[in-house]
Amino acid sequence: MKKVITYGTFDLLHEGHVNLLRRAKALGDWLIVGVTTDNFDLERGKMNTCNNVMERIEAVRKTGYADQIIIEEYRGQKIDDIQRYGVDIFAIGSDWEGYFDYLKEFCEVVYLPRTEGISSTQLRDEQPGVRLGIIGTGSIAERFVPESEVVSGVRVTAAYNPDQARCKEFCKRFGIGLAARTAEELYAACDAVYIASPHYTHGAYTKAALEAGKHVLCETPFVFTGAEAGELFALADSKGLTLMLAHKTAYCPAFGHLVTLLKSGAIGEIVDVNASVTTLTDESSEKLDVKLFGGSMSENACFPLLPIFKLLGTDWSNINFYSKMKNGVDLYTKAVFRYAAATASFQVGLGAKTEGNLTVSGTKGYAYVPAPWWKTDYFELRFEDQNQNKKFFYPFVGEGLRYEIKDFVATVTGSALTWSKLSRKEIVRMADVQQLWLSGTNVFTL
Ligand code: C2G
Repeated sequence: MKKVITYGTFDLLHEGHVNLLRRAKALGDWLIVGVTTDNFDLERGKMNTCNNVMERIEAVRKTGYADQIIIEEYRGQKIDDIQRYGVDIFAIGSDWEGYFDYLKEFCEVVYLPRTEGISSTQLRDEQPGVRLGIIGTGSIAERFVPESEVVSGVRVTAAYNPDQARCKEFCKRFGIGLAARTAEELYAACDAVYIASPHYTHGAYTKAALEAGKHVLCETPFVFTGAEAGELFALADSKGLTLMLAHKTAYCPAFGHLVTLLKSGAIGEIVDVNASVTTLTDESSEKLDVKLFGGSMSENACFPLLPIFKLLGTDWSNINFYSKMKNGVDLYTKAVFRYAAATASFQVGLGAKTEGNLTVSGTKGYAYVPAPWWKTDYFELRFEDQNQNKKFFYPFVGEGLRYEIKDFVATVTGSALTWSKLSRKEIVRMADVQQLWLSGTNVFTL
């Protein structure tokens, strides 16, 4: 029996895929089709698939050409599969001409003609997408636009900045159609808004955008009181709109896996979490301007609060803050949390520097995520017996904003299986911590 194998994502299965499968099947007696997992596609930079792996497998099955379907989850698997299944022919579309010649050592390699004029990319582009307006055109917005371009189902249609000259320059640079003169003009030209304006304006813009019927993705920090955060979520609910926080670490795949591993007992019971984020910043920067809600807490605290809340919950019994102040802002703050059965601490600084790592201590071992842990792509679980140590590696593609954008679009369109990587309660409690600090509760100045 002649065995043939082929691989693909098979997103939005189309005529080109069907032709390929038919031709591959005709090469032998038994066709094995390898369908890529969602994770493997993420790893090889395919961020924009619309169907999940189960949907894609089902679509391949329905063509009737596959005698056997397997999943492809790692680079190099093709060599293993060819040997494991005793494959005679590896077949793939001619867009890969030459690329898989290294498999000739293991079986015959056939490049089949690709069907011209149709592709998953083209079909994805034809799907009605979310029109996104950006408020604020600073450095985070500059990183956001290119990241949004690799996510399917979304396009930036407008931007707004009260400084019109900067707004126009930004739109020109990124090919954005409308440099809105007012926020209202922006709302009229989009379905959803990404708020990347200065911190102190987040609350008001979120409220106005929701009232205008727009979904909202707001940059961190969200707002500075838990009550305001709660009101904004209630407003979003009453309008049936999505309100999400653009917390890039929360949506980063490796961080998500770290949390699920630790919560399933990989290092025993968690007794302590420590994380720090410091970014030495020029004293004249807006980030250190008291009038603009600047300072280390407002700029950075939502990052270390994430692992603390994810691993220990949001019901702390006490927080003490130790802050080094200058010109009314904190150049550096250390916070120490007491929980019923654990402790946590974080250090944030714009005017002081320390190692930006994350350590989680447990009764059986500890997790170590080296700096910059907020862009997690690697971590280690370490134990008394070093032979038990494990290292975990993950891709962190580009600036890492694409993960939150992908989840936001999926939530807005209801098009994919997704769940909130950051709960409302966690977001509200992040605002509560900001409020405690701002009100001076247990704040010891240095
Ligand atoms: N294909 C085709 N004609 C098209 C589009 C795709 O013949 N118009 C073929 C591709 O050449 C490939 C298969 O259909 O052989 C699946 O294509 P994709 O879903 O785009 O998957 P791809 O990224 O090519 O998978 O391990 C994964 C493979 O290495 C490549």
